[in-house]
Amino acid sequence: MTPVTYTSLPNYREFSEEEMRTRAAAYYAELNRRRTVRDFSARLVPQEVIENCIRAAATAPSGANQQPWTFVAVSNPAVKSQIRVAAEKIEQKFYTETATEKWAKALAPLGTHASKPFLETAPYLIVVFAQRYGVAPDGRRIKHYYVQESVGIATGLLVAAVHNAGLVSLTYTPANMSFLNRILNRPENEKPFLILVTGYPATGASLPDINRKQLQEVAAFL
Ligand code: IYR
Repeated sequence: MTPVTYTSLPNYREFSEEEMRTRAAAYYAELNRRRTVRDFSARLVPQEVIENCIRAAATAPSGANQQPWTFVAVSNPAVKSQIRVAAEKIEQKFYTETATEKWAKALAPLGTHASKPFLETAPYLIVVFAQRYGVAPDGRRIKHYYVQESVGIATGLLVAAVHNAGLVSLTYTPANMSFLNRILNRPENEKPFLILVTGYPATGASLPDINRKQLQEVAAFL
């Protein structure tokens, strides 16, 4: 077995109780300003900002610290266009065949449809891949643990980081995403998790009028 080496916790900061209360409230208020946006501006975003958002996402805790994620940030218009074509084909099928009546009813308040212009308009499509297993230098498979949970947490941090940078995002998941392995040339062990469409909102972007649940509806204190 590899021997364990330990370090101290050099960057921990404790806050006074008052500061803790203020910070917790301020962080909630900040995240509560976030809205999922589907109308994007074509305005460019510096790559450095996206790089730091991905660095922030990759600080997520993960099963056995295996960090089972790959982020592919796509800004190339030709590649975005290929993604749009492939995704709209899937969506066409979804809206006309796959979606059950129940599913269509659940989506109705969002007003979504098969047309996905944001896949070309937005400056960045950050495609998150989950590494279902790792591959050792000799080609042997390494079992990964809690992959969905780990990648879900990292994606949550990415959403928050993008918001913190003053950009907006859309968590986008076409019903079948295997076309992303083909277009982005990713190996078989990587499964597309979602596309985080990222950029500035279009001027006058319109949003569905929907609400968040209250604390009492989502939490219990025993
Ligand atoms: N992927 C489709 C359908 C869709 C599904 C869910 I669940 C949503 O929250 C939103 C949309 C689309 O993007 O149109």
